[in-house]
Amino acid sequence: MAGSGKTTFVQRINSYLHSTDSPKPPYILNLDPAVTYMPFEANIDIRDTINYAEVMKQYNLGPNGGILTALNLFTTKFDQVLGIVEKRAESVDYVILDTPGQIEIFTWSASGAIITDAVAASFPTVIAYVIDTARTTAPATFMSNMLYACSILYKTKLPFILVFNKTDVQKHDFAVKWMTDFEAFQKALQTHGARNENTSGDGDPNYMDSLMHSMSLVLDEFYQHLKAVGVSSVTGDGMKEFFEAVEESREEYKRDYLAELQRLQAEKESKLEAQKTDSLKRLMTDLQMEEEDRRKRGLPTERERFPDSDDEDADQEEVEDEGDGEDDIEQYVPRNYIDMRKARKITDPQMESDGSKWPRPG
Ligand SMILES: Nc1nc2c(ncn2[C@@H]2O[C@H](COP(=O)(O)OP(=O)(O)OP(=O)(O)O)[C@@H](O)[C@H]2O)c(=O)[nH]1
Ligand SMILES: [Mg+2]
Repeated sequence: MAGSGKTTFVQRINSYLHSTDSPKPPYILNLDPAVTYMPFEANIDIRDTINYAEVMKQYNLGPNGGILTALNLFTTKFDQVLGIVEKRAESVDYVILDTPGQIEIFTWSASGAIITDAVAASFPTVIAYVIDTARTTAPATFMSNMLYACSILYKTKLPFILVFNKTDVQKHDFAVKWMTDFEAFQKALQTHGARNENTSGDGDPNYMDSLMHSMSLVLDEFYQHLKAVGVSSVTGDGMKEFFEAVEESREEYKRDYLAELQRLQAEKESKLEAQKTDSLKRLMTDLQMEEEDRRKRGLPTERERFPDSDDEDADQEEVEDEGDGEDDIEQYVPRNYIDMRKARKITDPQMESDGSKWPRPG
């Protein structure tokens, strides 16, 4: 969630891990190309590779498109990034990824999925969904936030922690109550809905109420798969509870997720392999049909035309043979390149006057 305090939270994790009895400095990756200030130094920073402002300029994009394209470009080299992280994995306990804020940029983009899948296939991975607690006290906002979280959980299929940040400003007890007590949330919805009816003119409040009621029923199931912790990235409150949740998630990953991820990975690879075999088969069929067609038309087949195709000089001989004046259409073989040696010699002095060495039509 944009502005919820992800980057500040990463810094809090960083300082917490540095300050434990036996310090365990984490390995930090910054994936936000547009961030201007970071309170820590990332070990790998997307900004070292991609100039986000330049991407916007060159591709003629706005800020969000620029971030998305920068991330896509970075993802093309993510195997190398992962290689570096894997080398460091022996000596670090935690690898932290800070992402851009807009959900569509990371969670719903191809590059976000590639990065998440690649990391999750290599290390025990947990998603920390950071929420601005103070900005989520209205039931409708709370529910939109939970629907976002829900979509990320079902997309990534990874252990998930809801991190209610900024508890120094607003305690997160109300959120825990709404998540565990369905009636309490319904009551809050009604109270808030009734207030909206009097104050705002957007939409039919009855329709909104009934939509929210139905969605909250869906979310009730989702809450059972989650851990929720309240933290303050500014004061450091709740970090111990957060790391307890991380440890639980690490076990959960090994127990429930790893086998499933490996199964999905194998399934993906076998699908890809089948696709490759199918394409190759179709290509071979096409080639055979072409040969067949030439034979029927009494034209020489590929093999007959290029009997010495293994010979490295074959191309050269062909170039030399060409231009012997024979009119046979079969002699003409289209080329992928312009043969500069055959360019007409400049005889017209006018053509040379503008510095051009090329003959012009007319
Ligand atoms: N009071 C309070 N403010 C916080 C806390 N965490 C972050 N902030 C403030 O919230 C603002 C946004 O914090 P960032 O860490 O930049 O948020 P972000 O989620 O990384 O933002 P984007 O990357 O732009 O999506 C900053 O002004 C922070 O100082 C917190 O726990 N308490
Ligand atoms: Mg940030």
